[in-house]
Amino acid sequence: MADENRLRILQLEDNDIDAELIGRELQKSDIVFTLRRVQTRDDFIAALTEFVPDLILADYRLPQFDGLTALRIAKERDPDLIFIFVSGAIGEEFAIETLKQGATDYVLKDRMGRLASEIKRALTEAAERRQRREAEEALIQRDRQLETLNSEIVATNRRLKRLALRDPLTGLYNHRYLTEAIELEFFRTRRYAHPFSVIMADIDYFKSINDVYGHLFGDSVLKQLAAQLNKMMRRYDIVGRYGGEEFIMVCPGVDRLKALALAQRLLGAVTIYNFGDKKQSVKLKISVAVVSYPDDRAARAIDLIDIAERILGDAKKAGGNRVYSTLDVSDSKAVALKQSTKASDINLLREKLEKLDKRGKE
Ligand code: GH3
Ligand code: MG
Repeated sequence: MADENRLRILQLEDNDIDAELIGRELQKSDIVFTLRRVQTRDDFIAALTEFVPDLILADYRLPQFDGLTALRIAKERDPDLIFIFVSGAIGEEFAIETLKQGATDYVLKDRMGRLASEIKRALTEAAERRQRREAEEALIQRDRQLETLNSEIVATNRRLKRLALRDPLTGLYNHRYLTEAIELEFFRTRRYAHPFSVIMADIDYFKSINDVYGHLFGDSVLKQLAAQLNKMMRRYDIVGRYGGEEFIMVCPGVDRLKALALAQRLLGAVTIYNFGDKKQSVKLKISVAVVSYPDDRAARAIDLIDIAERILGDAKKAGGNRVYSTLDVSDSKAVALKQSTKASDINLLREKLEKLDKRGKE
C-alpha cells in the first residue's frame, strides 16, 4: 500500500517490551500502518511536525516525560488528533482525567487484545466527526451564500423600484408616481379634511432652447431646473417630472393661498437663475398653474391635473412667465372646468390644436 494511505501511528513508549507487544498486536490486526516510536519530550514534539501522525499511542509514565503533558501538547497542535493511552493499571480517577483532557480512549496493557478494535472505533468516530463538521460548514457556507444572494435581491429590488418611480434624466419622481401620489393625497384630504395643492410648472418656449443650443444643452437645463425646484420645496412635498419640460409639485397640507405664494417664489427664483454652463448660460421663464383641493372642486384626483393643464394653457396664452389659478380664469371657464370631463377634454384638444397651428405659423 502506498505510504500516504497507511495509518501513521506515533508511539510514545519507553519500555522496549511493551513497545514490541503493542507492535505485534497491531501487526495481528488488519490495520495498515507506519509506526514511529519516541521516548522523550523533544522527539515527541519533533515527530508531531515531521512525522505528522494520524494517531498517538502513549504511555502514561515515562522517565523524563509524562503522557498528560504529551496529550496537552498534541491537542494544542491539532484538537482532532486521536490520542489513546496505552498504559499499565491506572486508577479510575486518572482514566477520567485523561478523557477530560481530551484523550480519545485508554487501553490497559494487560488487555492489549482490545487495542486494534479501539483504534478502529476511534478512527470511525473521527471520520464521522469530520463528516459532521464538513456538513455543518457546508451548511453555514450555504447560509452565507443565501444571505448574500438575499441582500443582492433586496438591493436589486430597491434599484428596480427606484427605476420604476424615478425619471432617469432628472432623478425626480416620474409621471406614474406623481399620478399615484396625487390620487393618494386626494383620498387623504377627503378623509382627514386638510387641504393639498398641486403646482404645475412648464418652461416657456423651451423648444427654442433645444433648437438654438442643442438637445444636450436642453437636457442639462432640465436637470438644473429639476434641482432648483427640488431645493425649494419642503421635505414632505413631492417633486416630479410630469412630462418633457413640465414639472409637478404635490404639497400636502397646503391651501391655495399658500400654494400661490410658494409658486410665486418658485417663479422668482427660476427667473433670476442662470441655467447652462460656463460656455453658455440662459435665463428661463416658466408658467405655473396652482390647483388646490378643496378650493378647486374635483370629483376625481385626475380632474385636478386636467384643471392645472387648462390653467397653464391660459397662463401661456396670456404671455407666460406668470402664476395662475382658477381665480385667474374667467368665471364661465372656471365653471366649465368643473363640468363633465368629456367637454373639458374636447376643449383641451381644441386648445392644443390652436397652439400647434400658432406654432406652425411662427
Ligand atoms: P410653451 O411656451 O408653449 O411651453 O412652448 P415650449 O416650446 O416650451 O413647449 P412645446 O410643447 O412646444 O415643446 C416642448 C419641447 O420640449 C419640445 C421637446 O423637444 C422638448 N423636450 C421634451 N423633453 C425633452 C428632454 O428630455 N430633453 C430635451 N432637451 N428637450 C425635451
Ligand atoms: Mg413649455
